[in-house]
Amino acid sequence: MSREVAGWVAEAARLTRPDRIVWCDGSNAEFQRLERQMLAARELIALNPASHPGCFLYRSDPADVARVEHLTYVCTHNRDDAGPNNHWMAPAQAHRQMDDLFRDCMRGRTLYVVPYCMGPIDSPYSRCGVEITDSAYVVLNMHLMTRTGRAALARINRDGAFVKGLHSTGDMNPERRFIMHFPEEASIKSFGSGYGGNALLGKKCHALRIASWQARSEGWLAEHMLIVGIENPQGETHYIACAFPSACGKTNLSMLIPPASYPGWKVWTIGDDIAWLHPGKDGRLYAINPESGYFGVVPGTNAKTNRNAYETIRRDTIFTNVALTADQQPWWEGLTEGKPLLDWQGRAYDPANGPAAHPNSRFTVAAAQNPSYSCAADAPGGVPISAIVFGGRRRTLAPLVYQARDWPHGVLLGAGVASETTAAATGAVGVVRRDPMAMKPFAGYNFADYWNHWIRVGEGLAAPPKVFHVNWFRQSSTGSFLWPGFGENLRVLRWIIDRCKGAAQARETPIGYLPAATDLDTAGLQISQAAVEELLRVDPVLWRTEFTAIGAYFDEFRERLPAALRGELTQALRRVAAA
Ligand code: OXD
Ligand code: MN
Repeated sequence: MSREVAGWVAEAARLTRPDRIVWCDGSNAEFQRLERQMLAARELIALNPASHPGCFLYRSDPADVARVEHLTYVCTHNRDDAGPNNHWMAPAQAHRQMDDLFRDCMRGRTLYVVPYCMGPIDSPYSRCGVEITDSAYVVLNMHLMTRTGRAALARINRDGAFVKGLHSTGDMNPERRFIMHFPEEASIKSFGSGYGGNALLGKKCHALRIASWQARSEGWLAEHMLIVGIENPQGETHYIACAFPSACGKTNLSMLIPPASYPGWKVWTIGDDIAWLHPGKDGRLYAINPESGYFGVVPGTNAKTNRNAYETIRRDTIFTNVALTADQQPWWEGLTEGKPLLDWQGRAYDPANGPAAHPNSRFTVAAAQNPSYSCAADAPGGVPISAIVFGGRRRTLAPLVYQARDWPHGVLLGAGVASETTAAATGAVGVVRRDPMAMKPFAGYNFADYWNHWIRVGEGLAAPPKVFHVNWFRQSSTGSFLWPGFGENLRVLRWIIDRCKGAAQARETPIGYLPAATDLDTAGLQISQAAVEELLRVDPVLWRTEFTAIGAYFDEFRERLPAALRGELTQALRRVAAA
């Protein structure tokens, strides 16, 4: 047992005064014991064992259903290190404020100690943490989402370092809810929420905010990206990492089912939310998925949109905030069978109250249950990345797909990402906002320094991935989607892979390389020629406005903005002006 872990747990216990302390060993017996306890306390509801064996429903506090970006802080000594992209508080003040909230907060409760490892237990790229929490729901979720328990503790003892995460659900008062990060001391304090993104500290808090800070000093990247392997009928697999904002289809893309017109193609899931990317000795970038489970958005999941997820969550899954049918099956909008009896709050379902399942209702499930799970997800060295793909949810402007001219131009593509907000975070939905690299809520430091780091990582790679941007969400003037999406996205990924191999044509445009309509495989698709042309149209007037808006956004970062990025933008503006 690490003395540092023991000492820190004792210190947390002195502050929070729990009735008992439980050291979690990560075993199945522990998981089942907690499940039984929560069932007895009516904190979990068992779902129909015939249709959904091993599945449970958890209903959260109705005011605690999403990430709270307005209450999430990065606490660095120098305010500029957190940057204009983060809420900031001085570390001493933040510790004082949080410790006041934590004082005595676990009286009458159990303090669980959850040692965890982000990434394969024997990977040199993995990093460990310990989460202290008073929520059994959090412990169950950590079991599914991370490698917890004895093996993680053994690795912490070997590494001699770990991220300290202190969590309490507190009294669930949104006025007393804060998620604080201290990257300089690799620690996290989260109070007042049990929602995954705020409370499963291995995920957004550690694997993105703290890890992005560590990655900068160690020369790698911690990103909000899915990782997927695409195998062609010849048995050749290319791995692609895609950064899309929350609830924009990362899980669906990572589990894509090839359309009938793609016989012999296979898609392998490495990860659906987070990628840690390391330069390899051969000059390529290698990715691991630090997580071992999925915490996915449920609504919209069905056998057509994501058959793999649909099958994955038929057993041994925790559902949060979905509706219930009369025979205790989980139900959500987009499900093609059954009907809701009770809504996500346990009330008799009445459409006047809104959707039956909360729009941000979630499933938590072990990744290994996914039929498309890749055994390479456990490879200690990760998988080599051929392409990085940025994307957002944009009704207009951004074409279906385009390719950056080179890595620095790719950094501009990523830094310029904008997307409509979704229910994954509290606040207005459908508002276009800047979400560079899909990391707006997750970068643990100043974006200007982050972009600089991206440029430097690329400079150090002899064979950097090619960089692309996609937009599955373009709409016609009447508001219908122009691209069918889901499995058909493989057609776009195929062009991307062929570009990486130097085997596909493209035309040069002011924003980058685009396929001509004939370069994209649309055979057998119900899509008009006009729609394809619209999807691949670049309007220089609109792009000039867009680049000007990106420039105004960059201005917020003042003198820290890397000159190389400003240079890329100036060139991009010049190219659209000349078009
Ligand atoms: C998530 C998110 O839950 O991005 O993955 O909010
Ligand atoms: Mn996410």
